[in-house]
Amino acid sequence: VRGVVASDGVRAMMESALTARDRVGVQDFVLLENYTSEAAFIENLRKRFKENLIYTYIGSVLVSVNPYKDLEIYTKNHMERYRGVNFYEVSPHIYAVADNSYRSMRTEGKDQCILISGESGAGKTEASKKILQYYAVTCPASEQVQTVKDRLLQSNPVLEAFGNAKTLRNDNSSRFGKYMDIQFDFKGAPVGGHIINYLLEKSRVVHQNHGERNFHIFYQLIEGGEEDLLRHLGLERNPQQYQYLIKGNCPKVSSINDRSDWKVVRKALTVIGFSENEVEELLNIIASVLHLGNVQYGGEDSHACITSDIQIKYLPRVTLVLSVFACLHLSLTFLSLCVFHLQLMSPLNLEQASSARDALAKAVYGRTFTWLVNKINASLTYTVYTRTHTVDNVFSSFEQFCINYCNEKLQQLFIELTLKSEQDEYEAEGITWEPVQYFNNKIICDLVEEKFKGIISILDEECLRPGDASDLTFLEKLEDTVGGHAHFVTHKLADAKTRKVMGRDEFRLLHYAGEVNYNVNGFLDKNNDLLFRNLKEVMCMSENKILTQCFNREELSDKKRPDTAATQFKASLAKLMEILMSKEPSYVRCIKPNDSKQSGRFDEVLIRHQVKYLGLMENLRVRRAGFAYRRRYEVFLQRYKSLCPGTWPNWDGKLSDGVSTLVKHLGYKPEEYKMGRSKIFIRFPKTLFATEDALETRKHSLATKLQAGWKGYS
Ligand code: AD9
Ligand code: MG
Repeated sequence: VRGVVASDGVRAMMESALTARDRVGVQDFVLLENYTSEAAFIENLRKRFKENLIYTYIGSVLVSVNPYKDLEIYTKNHMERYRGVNFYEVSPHIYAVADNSYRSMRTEGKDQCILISGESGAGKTEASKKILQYYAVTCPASEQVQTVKDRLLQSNPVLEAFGNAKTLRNDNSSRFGKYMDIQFDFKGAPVGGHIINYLLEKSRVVHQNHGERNFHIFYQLIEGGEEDLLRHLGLERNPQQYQYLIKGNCPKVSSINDRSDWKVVRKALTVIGFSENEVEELLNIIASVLHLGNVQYGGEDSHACITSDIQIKYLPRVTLVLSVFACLHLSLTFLSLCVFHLQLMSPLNLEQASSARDALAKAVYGRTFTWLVNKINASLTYTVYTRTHTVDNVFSSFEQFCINYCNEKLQQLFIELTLKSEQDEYEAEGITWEPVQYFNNKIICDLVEEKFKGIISILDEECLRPGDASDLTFLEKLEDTVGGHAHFVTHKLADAKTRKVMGRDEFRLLHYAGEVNYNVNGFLDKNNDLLFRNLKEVMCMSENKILTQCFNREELSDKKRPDTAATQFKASLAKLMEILMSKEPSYVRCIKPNDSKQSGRFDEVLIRHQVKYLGLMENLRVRRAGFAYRRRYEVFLQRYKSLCPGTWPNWDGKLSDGVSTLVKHLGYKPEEYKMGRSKIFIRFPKTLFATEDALETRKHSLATKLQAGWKGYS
């Protein structure tokens, strides 16, 4: 048996390190000879992708390409392989990032965060689940901790049911941003967690684009709900019956089994600690949203009314939750106004009435989602430690504007922290810092968020201005205020070429990742996110325990206008940045290989775009500015000591002296490396490759001798 293992090993060794590099590329982009070349970067990614090597590092950043197929790399054995092992001793993996982060927390006592980014369908959610599973399996656990682990794992299917949906780009697209903490105790066991959600795409509740669906939970309930349950909720087992589910004309998705997902979600709710009553009230709300969607209006244009058959068929279903039939009916057709202490009722026209109904559905669903997250948090009580954060792309323009602003902020943080950690390391090691040129995107962040002059401030101003304020007056105001900004263009301000690809109702931002046109339609409404006061009042009367927590009277008596959506988002982002700044970050950058969700297809144009937009070349430049490679003395010596008679088999003196002896023997020139306090820094990959090749040659000749020896025995 030993002989067989040895000869396999020999075969592997006979392929010299160089040919292996030719075939599978380098596992760390910093080792690319031509590190400024985007083509070389992409070629390396392609080679590895072909070999199913989906992970590659840029220093300590993990780049991951979605394989769109199940790879055998997430087994328990793999988890064990990455436990407590140095980053560079094993091939790149998401588990290495998880483990490294965990170990830094344990050994250095520093809070850690893992930031996962990438476009829709790139694999962020899957990456965060892999990290969570890794902790669940590898961290120590007592019985009490097991409960926390179970709840952490089970929170995923619940959040995905209520917050994910099928889109054109991803069958399981997260329609909210998520930030998750896991807290570990002194023994390293996970003892608590906390989730913050950002900007749920509420508009999906009432409208879906062609080929897309509403949130999974609606279909799961309809397809999977037990007969009794559906009867109780007054639901039919056919999604096509519901206005809020038919807009995308896509009730079934081949990769999704709603019925079995329902079972998973239902069980997860129990594991997390939802009581039977709470589940019932939650499902009441979900059903009532569907019934509300079927409340269609008739009557004249100027005076909407709810036709009598609908009054009989659907309104009572909605009021199942509300228990205030008459008020709801009135509030869905009239607006109550308070003028000089007089309460007036003004009829809504057809369009107004429909949008009042939709606003109610969105508010109910959105607030219930927040309640759900809070409830999960309560079950995971204990706070803060390791964090994963995923940010997702949203299509509609206002949401996309917010998300791109978020990406812009994250990029700024990323560059700042990467630069800072490089600088810190140089300083700690006593090596002179060599300044790096890079693009600072602060100028774009300011354009969006600056007080008084930024786009968000201007939008808020228009939202508050009574009179003729509209999406178009907002656009005009933008032109007046930020029209001269180097990163802002509109149709009117554009040159002839740009004008051809811009609508009159659009503005363009030159993001660090590229240009994006935003259509201003709906900006004011979405930013206002208003629900008529009388609808709020009705909801406050609800007897549903969940809704009484979602809508409360304090909100009605509060004379101050609630903050606009963009301002709330800006504030929560600022908070997020503050949290992230106080942690030691690790990064996972996810790349989507093609737009058709196919395995094995490497679409170069699409990938090049993402490499740019994730700032990967910039990142590599910062990481490679000084030295391509650095290793702690003991690790370096251990690996290469056999190449020098002076250090082989053991070096007893100071580690740095050992490394000095070794590299002098290898013929390193003074300009090729520097000796820091605890690490050797090597400037060019070729120096390291030569050393690696020497090591391979030595192993090879040793193995050949060994094999000859074994043959002699047999
Ligand atoms: V969105 O912004 O939420 O729309 P994500 O979260 O980036 O997006 P997601 O993790 O949901 O993408 O991945 C999309 C699909 O790609 C998954 O449903 C899997 O089918 C597939 N995927 C992603 N990562 C892996 C992986 N490591 N192995 C196998 C994967 N399949
Ligand atoms: Mg996702």
